Amino acid sequence: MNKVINGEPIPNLPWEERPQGCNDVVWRYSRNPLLSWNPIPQAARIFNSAVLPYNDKFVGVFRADQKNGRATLFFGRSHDGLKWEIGPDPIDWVDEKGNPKPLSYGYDPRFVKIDDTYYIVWCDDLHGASIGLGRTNDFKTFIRMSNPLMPFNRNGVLFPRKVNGKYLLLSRPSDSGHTPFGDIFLSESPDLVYWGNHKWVMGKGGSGWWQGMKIGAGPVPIETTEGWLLLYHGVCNTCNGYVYSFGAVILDIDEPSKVLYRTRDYLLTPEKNYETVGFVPNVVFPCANLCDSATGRIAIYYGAADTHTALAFARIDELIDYVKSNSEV
Ligand code: BMA
Repeated sequence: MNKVINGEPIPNLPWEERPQGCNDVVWRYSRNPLLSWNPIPQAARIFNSAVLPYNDKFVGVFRADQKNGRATLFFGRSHDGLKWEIGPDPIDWVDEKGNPKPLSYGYDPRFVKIDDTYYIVWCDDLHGASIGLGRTNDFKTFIRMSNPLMPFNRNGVLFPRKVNGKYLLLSRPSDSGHTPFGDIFLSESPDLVYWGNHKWVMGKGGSGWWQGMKIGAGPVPIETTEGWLLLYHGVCNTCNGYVYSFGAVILDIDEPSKVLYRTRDYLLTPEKNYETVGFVPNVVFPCANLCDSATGRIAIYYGAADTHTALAFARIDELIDYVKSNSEV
């Protein structure tokens, strides 16, 4: 049964049925990855990127690591959500007055439509890693707004609507490096400028070691009859480095700092070559989940091994049932 509320129908959602013999609640696209090494002249790798439906087509904000080694953001378009035209140049950001305001770097974007405006949240440089916030109405002019949070913070996700009259932002306070810790917090704002009333949502760990070192919010939460469905990444530390998997939580609809259910087991962990081999091996990192409100089908866009863009699928009712039955809250 379809449990989505406030979503829009996406009849041309990229989709593939679960393969025969597969019992997983999230399954991979058989033609993964969508993007691989050197996908456009200006980028060595495009991954951890976010997409949205737009006028029967799709638009996206892409994390691209350029050949100078720095990450930045590119805009792209697609007819089917599978083949993308990206760039050719990075997004030209301006300030509120229209003056150029280029990024020093930018990565791990999330993309969300609130009312008639498209917002982008990413990891930005504010004399230290912090959360960046920008908006566009036409995908031509991209306005950098003020940074919602102070350094250090390297993972931010906006809710798709105000809750109790406030915009909500999930984030993970961190340090300036490859942070070996991290919990998810929630902040609120009346105007997307002033942020406060910070609340702790959830911490690393649980009994699943895959999330034993740190966690971070994934794509924009999906509003369902059971609460906000949020995919999140969980990281464990091994003798060969960090491993990134992802699971899901259901947050209370009116009080989203309250976790109702949380997966004990991961939904996806690096297994395929394009997830285990690349610039940073053993990473699956979801940044977008498109949900067709008419059918409850979900397409999950995730970065793989900091090199590839890949796609996975799920059904909202199955995912919710799984999160509830696998929950350790
Ligand atoms: C995190 C972020 C992600 C990246 C991950 C694994 O800290 O930088 O962009 O996918 O590390 O390298």
